Amino acid sequence: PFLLNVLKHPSFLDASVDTYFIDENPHLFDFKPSQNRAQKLLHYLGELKVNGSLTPLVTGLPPGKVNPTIPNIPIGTAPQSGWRNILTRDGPAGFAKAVRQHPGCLIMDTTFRDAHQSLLATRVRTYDLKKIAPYVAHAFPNLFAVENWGGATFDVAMRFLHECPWERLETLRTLIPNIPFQMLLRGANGVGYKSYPDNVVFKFCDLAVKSGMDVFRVFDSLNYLPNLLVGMEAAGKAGGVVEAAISYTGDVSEPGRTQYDLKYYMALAEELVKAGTHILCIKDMAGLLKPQAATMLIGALRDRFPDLPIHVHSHDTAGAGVASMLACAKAGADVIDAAVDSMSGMTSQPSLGALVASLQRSPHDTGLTLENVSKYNAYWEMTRQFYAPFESAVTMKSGNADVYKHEIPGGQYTNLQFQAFSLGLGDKFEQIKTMFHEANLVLGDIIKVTPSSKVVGDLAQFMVQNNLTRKTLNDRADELSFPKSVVEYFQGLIGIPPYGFPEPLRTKVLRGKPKMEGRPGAQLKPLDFDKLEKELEEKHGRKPRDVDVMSAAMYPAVYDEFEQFRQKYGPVDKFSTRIFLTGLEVAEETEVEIEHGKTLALQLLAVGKLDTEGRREVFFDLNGQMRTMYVQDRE
Ligand code: 3PY
Ligand code: ZN
Repeated sequence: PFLLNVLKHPSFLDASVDTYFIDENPHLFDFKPSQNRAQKLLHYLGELKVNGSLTPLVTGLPPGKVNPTIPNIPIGTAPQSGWRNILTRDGPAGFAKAVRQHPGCLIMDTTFRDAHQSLLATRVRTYDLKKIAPYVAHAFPNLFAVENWGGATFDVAMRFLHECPWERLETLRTLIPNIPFQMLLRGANGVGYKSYPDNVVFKFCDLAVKSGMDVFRVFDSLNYLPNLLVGMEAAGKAGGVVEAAISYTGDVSEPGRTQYDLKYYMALAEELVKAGTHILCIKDMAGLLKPQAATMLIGALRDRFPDLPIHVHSHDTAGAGVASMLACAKAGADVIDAAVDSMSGMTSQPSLGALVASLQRSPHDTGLTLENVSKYNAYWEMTRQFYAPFESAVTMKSGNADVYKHEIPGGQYTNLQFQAFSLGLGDKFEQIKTMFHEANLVLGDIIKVTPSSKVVGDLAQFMVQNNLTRKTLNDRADELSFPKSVVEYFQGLIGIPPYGFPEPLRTKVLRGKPKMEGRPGAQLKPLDFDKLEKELEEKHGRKPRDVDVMSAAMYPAVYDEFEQFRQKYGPVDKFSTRIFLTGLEVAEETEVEIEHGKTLALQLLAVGKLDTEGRREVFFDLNGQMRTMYVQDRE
């Protein structure tokens, strides 16, 4: 085929070929076997038909058979310029200044990231984001940002959706040129669950900016300043807007709670401002910031830092989210987070429509119209039905003010609940919540967010399984075999909690195991990216992009599996969501646009009987021609 490519090349045909032709067109001499994407996609559908979904369908409910309406946008007109145009023109510092000077209260829409991370196990696919993205660009040019990347989206994209997280970012960037994009960066943990060498975090941010990212919300799961500073520096050096986040826990409005009182938060804010953050975020990952606490905390920050933009993030777990965000707006927050109505509430963010309506015609008007929110909402109400297999609402029907006691973050709450229910231990969930509270106290009353929340969750489950109380755990700590995450926490592998590690528990758990002094990442050897690139090329027979090398640096095993899957089954991210999850019914047809302007028409014709070798023949129509294949039946 390479010869044909050369012979058909325009420069060859018009005889303008010079001696540099080969050097300048190396892609024409790429001898990789032809990809036959269509055959691979049929192979995927055949597998799905014979052996069931290749992705765990958590709730057992089928994806809805719906056809979401995509609201119209004016044809042939570019979207109005937005905050991203200001960022491009004035740079991060100028952008931050303009945000602070803006009179109303701006909104960040979390629908593309945290909303589905918290309600649908992070399963929303690029396919569905892409369809509504042009509408977002046209209808909401005055959004502060669209949060669409980072957190759990990075590994879930590869692990369960079999799609490249970087391609998602690049695709959305071309469709939404006018609104800033925001991501959640776990400080020195990047988008993973552990510390990475510094050069990995720096290069990650650099590639993210090059792929279209603008604003980096940087947090650390223990509010450990050295970890936070690495993330901030990496984001800033890459040219991004630095939004340092203080993870909020406890209750500043409760006089008895002295560990996480106003003084604690103000002192940390002082450090982050000193380190040059462009924006300060209060990140309330569990939804603990009650309205009166919001008034106190945001009010105090506003007074102390009159020129600094303040951005508040919360979850609606108890049901007080809208009230709290209104209190934040009144107390002087510049930006608040909301999710579109049909993807809001409970462990997700408070409702966009409710906030837009509540702030209309006030000094904090969001600049968004309810009419546009309503069309956006209708799209998501339908689209959400595709994700019924991942709905946390199967078990969770309402908000629950227990969260003020157990302090479980939004994303983790639904996970723990689901685990309990799927193990038939639904009645144990109450006990797990109670134990989460106890486990937190055992560890020293810490901030709980990825990955420290996992440590607390693991310890809680361990305590339930072993019938331990806080007292018996402390008494027997030198003989118990604690979960790995708990041991590593005491070793200092994710950092140091604000009030240190509880003793003598730490010594009893570690029993002589090494302790990390200071920042974990500072002691890791820089990663050799060239070497990793060569290894990947050898392993997968294809030269990886630099973003692929970064995916492998963050998640080596997950990346390898993703790459193998992609080579075996082709661009499955191009299937519509229902077909991707459960495949075709017999006689059903679907169209797949595998690249711009190249569409395959596929129909499943029949599935044959089991043959003597345990296989079934599957019959398809591909663009009017019959194709068949054998699939091993694993039943
Ligand atoms: C994440 O780290 O993914 C979070 O959403 C933390 O709140
Ligand atoms: Zn969140």
